Amino acid sequence: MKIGIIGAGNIGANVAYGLICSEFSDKISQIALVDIVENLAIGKALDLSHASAVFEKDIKVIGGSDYAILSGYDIVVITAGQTRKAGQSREDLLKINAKIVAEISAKIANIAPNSVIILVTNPLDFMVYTAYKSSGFPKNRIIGMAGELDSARLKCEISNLKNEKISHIKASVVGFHNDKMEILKDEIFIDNKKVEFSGKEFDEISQNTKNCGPKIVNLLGTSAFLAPASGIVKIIKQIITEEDKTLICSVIDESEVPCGRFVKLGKFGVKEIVKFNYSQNFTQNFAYFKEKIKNIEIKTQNKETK
Ligand code: TXD
Repeated sequence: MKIGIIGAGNIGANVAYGLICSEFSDKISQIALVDIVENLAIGKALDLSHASAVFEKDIKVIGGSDYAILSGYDIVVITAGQTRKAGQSREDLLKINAKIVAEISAKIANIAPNSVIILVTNPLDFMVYTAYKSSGFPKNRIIGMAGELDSARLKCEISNLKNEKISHIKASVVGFHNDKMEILKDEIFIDNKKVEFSGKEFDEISQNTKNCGPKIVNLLGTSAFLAPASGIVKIIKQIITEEDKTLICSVIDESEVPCGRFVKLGKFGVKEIVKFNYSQNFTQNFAYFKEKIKNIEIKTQNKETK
């Protein structure tokens, strides 16, 4: 597998590092970092190739600003874009990052026409839509990472509240990657036993989960990046290994509204959007998305390659 990463910043470089350290790294022959700041991509690629050598892995790591290095790649991760500053919402990044992601997706469609595109740039669900429209790829080959991050953050809150091991907890966050994210209260289990919360407890874990992002921005002055990078590595693992596992990813169904849904992944991207009885609130939020995305001009590529 050849994996491209657009944006050699905090998330991009840590995705590459996570892949090199992963238990499935033997399935990866090449990683390419592309960044508008060419020396950043070249320098981090060189450093990462040395990290690969430290672990005696046979992964070639290259870097540059020319998209030609991604020719024929299997997976391309888009992390490029502005990050939030303290006080900024994810939606504040919409216009500027939509322009960046649209340009990048069109380039990927030309240079790696059979690739699966994984988005992480915020506002995530809008970037999934932007990449879908501007690449002209079929829906199944556009995947957004946020649900795995938000669900992991929820598990940490439950673990702290109930003093339980993370590995014993099942918890899911679906919907949009913003304050409309939906914590599935009836889908929280510890050791396969449903967990009951008082109203106060559930409000606490919900608010804390939703506030993790802004809290880290306030502490670091930039967005979180290690956990988001881990979420992308987890998605790539599913694509490569095709394990029969359900993840939560921002994907597009017949509603044409991308948001966090239960999915099964394989080498061509989304293998199945798992049927689930989402709440009324979940679908009512689609109107908010359609209202917001109207303001974004996205040149649509018509070639829907199979
Ligand atoms: O869960 C999630 N989806 C979110 C995503 C979690 C945390 C961070 N989230 C978003 O990911 C964040 O708001 C940003 O929009 C992206 C990337 O975050 P990162 O922390 O990696 O940002 P950096 O370190 O600024 O890296 C961005 C890189 C930087 O090196 C720029 O030079 C490059 O992107 N960049 C570009 N490369 C190529 N082409 C273009 N046009 C470009 N513009 C910027």
